[in-house]
Amino acid sequence: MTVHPLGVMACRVGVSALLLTVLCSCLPEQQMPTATQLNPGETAHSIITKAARITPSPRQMAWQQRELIGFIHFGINSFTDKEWGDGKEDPAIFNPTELDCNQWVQVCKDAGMELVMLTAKHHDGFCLWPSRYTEHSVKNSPWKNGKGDVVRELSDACRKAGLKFGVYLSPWDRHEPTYGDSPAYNQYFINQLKELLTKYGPIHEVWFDGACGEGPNGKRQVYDWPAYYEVVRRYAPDAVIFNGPDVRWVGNEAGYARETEWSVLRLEKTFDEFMLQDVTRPDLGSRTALMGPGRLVWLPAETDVSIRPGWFYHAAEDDKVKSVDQLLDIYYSSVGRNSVLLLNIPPDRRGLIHENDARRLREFRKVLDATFANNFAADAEARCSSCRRDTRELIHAPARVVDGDPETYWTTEEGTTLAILEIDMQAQQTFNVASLSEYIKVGQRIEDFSLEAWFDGDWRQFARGTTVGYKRLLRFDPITTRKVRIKIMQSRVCPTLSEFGLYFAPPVETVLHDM
Ligand code: FUL
Repeated sequence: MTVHPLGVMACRVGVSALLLTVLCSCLPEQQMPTATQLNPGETAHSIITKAARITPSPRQMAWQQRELIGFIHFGINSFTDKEWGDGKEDPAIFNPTELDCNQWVQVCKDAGMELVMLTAKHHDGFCLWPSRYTEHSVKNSPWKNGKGDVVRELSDACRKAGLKFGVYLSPWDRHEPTYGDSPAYNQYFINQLKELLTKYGPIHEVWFDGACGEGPNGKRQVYDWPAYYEVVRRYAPDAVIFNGPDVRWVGNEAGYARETEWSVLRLEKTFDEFMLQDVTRPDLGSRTALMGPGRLVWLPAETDVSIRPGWFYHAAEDDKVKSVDQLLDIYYSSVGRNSVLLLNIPPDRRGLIHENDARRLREFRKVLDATFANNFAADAEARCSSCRRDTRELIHAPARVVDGDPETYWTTEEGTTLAILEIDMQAQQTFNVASLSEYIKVGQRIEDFSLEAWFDGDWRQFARGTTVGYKRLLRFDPITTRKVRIKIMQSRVCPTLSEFGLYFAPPVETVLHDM
């Protein structure tokens, strides 16, 4: 590496490597791959350059832009006070007294959620829709005299409110007698999947839960994942598949993505083997993790967590709804770490989202809105000392990061992987949150960055991070300054930034004072 006089560093690379970098950045977006095979003996530089070229598919991009989505765990467990049913429950116990999916959707919408996902069938096998392939469903419950259909009501309510709809269909099924007879159960599962995707579409996410508690002496079912994926692609082409080729589990159920969260991974195995064996590893995408055989794929993380200790409703947890501070911490550590937050709010036995959960979500939204209402960096003067005044400068000028348009972006000239971008707000401002976004439609590239503020004639670092990806949020003690600079200290190829923001998060108590 060489350090340029203006504090801008540039990679010293060989001619072929430079050519690769140039090729990488010049490829039009629609030609950039969502996956690529690695060749035996490929150099580290070639692998890293390839990784920086992997991009999301349109359905993955749309999923990422949703940021916050709602999870609804509802079913037989809501009436037994359990988390996992054994499949022997009598459908007669399913009897919500005031079920109102419009209320669920309203609560989700008010919280800023863009999609609602329902446990159409949990591990107990009880179906919330009148499936023609089993008797273990709402059709044999007293609710609406067996004529009710929760999947229908929720998908209709979502459509009416302009929200997308997703289904969770548990592969592990403790009721279905064919479970364990692999071909027969695979057919059963595919039939149910088709039923859901064709009767209740359009569906935008399909959630395949990886859990199975059968144990060593339990039933052994070999799932036909390729066939399941094919059915989703065929009948719900816009749906992302969770625990499959589109979206991976973040690796915990606490609500926290990794500090360093890559959307580009190297896979040696099939998607399902990866999900089963490796998805919880602390490092999935570093330079070290990318070295080796296999293929590079765009496989971003979804962070699932419940607003209560349990996934299903339990009256005993009415006073254990997560606090606004906890929810904020989760938000900053999931949405703010290049992930999508899938937040569970379980309806109660009435078939309503409990008042405590609904209120907490309204409070959470209010604080987020108060925080992100005013971007002090908006329309600030932005300059990059390493940028040349060529066409790239005009199209990808520094001002693009403060123009409020996520479809425009700043980048450096070809071959420059390190840069400093200076933001002058023209007046002193006080802020305690920063937001950075890469233009991931051309790949995820930034590996190390810091933020510095201008104090008494000097730059002082106040925050530092590794990956940025779709969105990186950083919180710190309030800072008052007029100028901030973003220092990109390592990037796989020339870095991009589509947006940058500086905000002031007011104390939670102040925001909620008059609620
Ligand atoms: C887990 C399941 O076992 C839980 O019951 C819940 O559905 C959670 C989202 O996924 O694997």
